[in-house]
Amino acid sequence: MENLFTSLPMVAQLATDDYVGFTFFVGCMAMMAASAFFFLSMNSFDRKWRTSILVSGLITFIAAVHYWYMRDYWSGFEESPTFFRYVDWVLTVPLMCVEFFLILRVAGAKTSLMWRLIFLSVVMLVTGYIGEAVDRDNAWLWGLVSGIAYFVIVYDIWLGKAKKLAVEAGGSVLQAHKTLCWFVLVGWAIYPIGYMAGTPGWYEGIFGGLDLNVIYNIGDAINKIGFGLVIYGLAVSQTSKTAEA
Ligand SMILES: *C/C=C(C)/C=C/C=C(C)/C=C/C1=C(C)CCCC1(C)C
Repeated sequence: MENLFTSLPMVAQLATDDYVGFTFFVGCMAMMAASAFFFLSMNSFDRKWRTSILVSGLITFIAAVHYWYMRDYWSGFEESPTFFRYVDWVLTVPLMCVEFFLILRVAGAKTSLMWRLIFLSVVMLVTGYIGEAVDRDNAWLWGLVSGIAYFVIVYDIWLGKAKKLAVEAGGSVLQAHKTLCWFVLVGWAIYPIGYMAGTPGWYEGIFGGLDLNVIYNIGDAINKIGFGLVIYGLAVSQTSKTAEA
């Protein structure tokens, strides 16, 4: 009888020069490690910061599970795991919007602020998915609509209601809010670059054939883990302040 395992290999075989596959594996491991870190540190903080740390851990954990699948998908088909990618984003990016709300609650942030950001992020991602997977011929147009939703998010947190609340909160909350704003402005701008590198359009070729997955994977590691660490730093500073008092 033929050995089932020779016809159906259980472990992926990656070429030594498969740098895209490499970033999927490292990304997966980094997300797992970050999740363990956030979950295990959770109980050392004041009650009111625990939810924020929990959400940081959920963001990296959801990503870890999707990276597990994307890593496999890539090693099996050498194709972009676009579907898993966007399922991951549509769960984790709204959770990042929740993080803004959670830290601004001390200044009286309302859930309407959170829902507005969540709505904008879903518009940004759904239009991006359509451009990347459904209507690639018009990728630039979908990317433009997605980009507009992205800019409204940037406006809201940098100059809109969220900014006002952060100023009212002051101190380390304002500082953390500012750092998260930079993540959204600079860190999230990595994604449209990946999109332009991987979809047809007038911009084709300007990124020299760099694989969109490498760009997205680097973006995810910076944004998901970095975002969580900013929240972690805020919780640390606020908890030691209460302990001193
Ligand atoms: C953890 C995942 C994160 C933070 C993903 C963020 C994704 C974006 C900011 C994507 C933005 C896009 C545009 C602004 C235009 C082109 C299409 C997208 C969806 C790549």
